[in-house]
Amino acid sequence: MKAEPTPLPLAPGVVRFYSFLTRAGSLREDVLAGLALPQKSIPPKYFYDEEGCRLFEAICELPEYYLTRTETAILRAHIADIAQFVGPDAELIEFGAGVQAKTRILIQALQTRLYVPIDIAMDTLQASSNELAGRFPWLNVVGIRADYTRPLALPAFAGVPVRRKVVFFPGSTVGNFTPDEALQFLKQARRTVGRGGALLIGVDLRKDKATLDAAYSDAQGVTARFNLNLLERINRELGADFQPARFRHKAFYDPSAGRVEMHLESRLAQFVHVAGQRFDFAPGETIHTEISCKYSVAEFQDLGKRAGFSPEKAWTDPEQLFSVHGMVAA
Ligand code: AVI
Repeated sequence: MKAEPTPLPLAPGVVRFYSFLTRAGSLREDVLAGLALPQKSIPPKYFYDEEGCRLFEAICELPEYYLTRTETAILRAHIADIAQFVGPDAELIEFGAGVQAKTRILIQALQTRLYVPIDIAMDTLQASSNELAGRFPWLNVVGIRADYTRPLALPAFAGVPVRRKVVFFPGSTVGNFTPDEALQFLKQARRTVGRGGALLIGVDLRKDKATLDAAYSDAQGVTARFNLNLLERINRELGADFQPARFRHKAFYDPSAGRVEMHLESRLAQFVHVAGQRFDFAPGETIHTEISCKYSVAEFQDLGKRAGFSPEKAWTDPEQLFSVHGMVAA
């Protein structure tokens, strides 16, 4: 018989960190492979270096980028119902750390005693864990450094009663996966919470093209800087010679696919060196940097069902811009 692992000890006010990182994706490998594809592409996870995180925070404040404030408003407006859905003594597992305002709303309302944020970036994890532990003296915080898109067996913790595990995944980050990847991700979240566990997930809704085009090409050009920072990061970290001024930010909503695509478009014929390799660009050729899929409530519920969840709740705002789903692992 396999021995059960010993539960890890907890103490309120003492923030613990564990690293479950087996193999961090390599920027060099992924960029070289992506630039060699017929449609050049770079995975969106590489947006988030220090400057990228700062620019993303600025995006969340933009008038055109309705997602963050609308999701926060939904959580505030429906918090009593959300707390009832989650129930008492939930272990709150957040995929991604640092979405402070939304997490605070939940912890306060649920009176959460065990909070487990999971993030690949240790500095983000530490900053948000310490802040939350300082704010809620009764809270046990266990930060896990891991890639939450990969299978993950979380340890058990001693000293805090847990009736169910709940994964919180806000921000419509699930939209940055293709629908197939989202399905795999949901199946894995289903395994993480176990039977009877729950998922609280923020999902941006399908809507008119003008609203979405504006949200991803704002008037102040912050999203353009966020996109172009990817080239600067590659220059900094891989010694590449991209000239960002020779590329333009391009983002558009494709209503038939239900997704926003973000690209960096070459303004002219040029070549670039990355880690000693040369890559040629024709005028107008693009590097595909991100997709952001949008779902109707019914479409996302269907995806949840296919992953083994029973969709129980879908909270939305009065303008039907954004949704927060409450699903239970069947
Ligand atoms: C993080 N993610 C959900 C954002 C989105 O809306 O897809 C990233 C982003 N890209 C451009 N603006 C914001």
